[in-house]
Amino acid sequence: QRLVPISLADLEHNAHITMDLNALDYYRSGANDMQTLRDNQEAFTRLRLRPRILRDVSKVDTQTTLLGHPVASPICISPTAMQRLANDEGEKATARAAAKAKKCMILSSWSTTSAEDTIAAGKEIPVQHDTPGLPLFWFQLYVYKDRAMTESLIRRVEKVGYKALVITVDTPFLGRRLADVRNVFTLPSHMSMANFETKESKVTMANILKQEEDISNININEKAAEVKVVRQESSLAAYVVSQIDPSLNWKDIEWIQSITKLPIIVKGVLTAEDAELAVKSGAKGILVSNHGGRQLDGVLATIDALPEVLDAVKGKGVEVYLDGGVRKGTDVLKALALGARAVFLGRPILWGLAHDGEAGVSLALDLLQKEFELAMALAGCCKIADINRAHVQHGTTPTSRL
Ligand code: HOC
Repeated sequence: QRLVPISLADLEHNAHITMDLNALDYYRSGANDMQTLRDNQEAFTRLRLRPRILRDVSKVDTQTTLLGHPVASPICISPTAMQRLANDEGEKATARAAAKAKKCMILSSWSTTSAEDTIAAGKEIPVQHDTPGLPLFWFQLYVYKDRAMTESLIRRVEKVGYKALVITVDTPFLGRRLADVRNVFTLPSHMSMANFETKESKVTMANILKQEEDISNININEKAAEVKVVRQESSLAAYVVSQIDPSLNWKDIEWIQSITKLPIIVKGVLTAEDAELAVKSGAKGILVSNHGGRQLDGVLATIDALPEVLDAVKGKGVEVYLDGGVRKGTDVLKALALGARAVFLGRPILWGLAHDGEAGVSLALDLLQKEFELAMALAGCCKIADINRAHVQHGTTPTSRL
């Protein structure tokens, strides 16, 4: 039974009923046993809030800045691939909803709408100057074996107004998502990886499957039923092997920084050691992320990894963000209380998109925004700067029982 959504959980519930299994499983799966996928959400429930009282919360203001750009709220949109699987308007719908809410959207390299068309859709929305903030678009970059192609993509996104490059560094190979292998995940033939379309060729799933055949030399029969019997890896995993450079290292981050004036954000940091290296490589931002539990299963939940990353870069002028498991206004408050500058959401945006396109994404953003404002007020915070480390504590067991 579909619900009238009043929470992100309701949007997810509805998506589970309405979406076709190929797309639903692709979006909802984590890698292997999906331990990290579950833990991302559960870890938030292990934190407790410490509210302050009697602090005049008649007005709550969530505006903040991200690398100097004013936005209406620290609630932002993570990059998720192939959004037209959820709704035909895909990334355009997400961009419009992000622009309306004056929130930051990161577009995936593997979008089904090009970087140019996506930001153009966002720019169609007239900016309301009576409320604070401006729309903000960042571009998520995978570094291809073909460095010339990588560079040309950077030039394209610089030209049309993306304000930062978010380099995903946790995907030298694709994590093993069992459902995609079983379902023989496919992108419908009328959709393509729009950023890699040329006049001569489109990156469609049929082409990906063909490339896979070339790589592995396995005679794959493209008819799904037969493919199901012989294939051990998803076509996406094989595509990543063919295109993405697993030799990527910190020198490449310095190389990218040397060819662009856009600030670099390293996405996929989970340790203090790597946070320090990210700063040394010139990153201006760190996105604490485990790729929504889709890469290395068993890694820390992002909210558990956040404190060590923050400690490692304290005072070094780097902004630290988090994605993974954020589903409630109180989760946003907890992440900010620990020290995150902003949080990013992936799957809930897709559930909104599946629910009702642009209006569904707006609904997802709005539901979380309202929950966050209420959580701030109930915790005694009127503005983002009021939220601090003293608003959160670990552990739930009363000392008397220890
Ligand atoms: C064509 C390759 O971030 C995911 C995405 C990566 C998509 C790979 C697409 O599935 O986690």
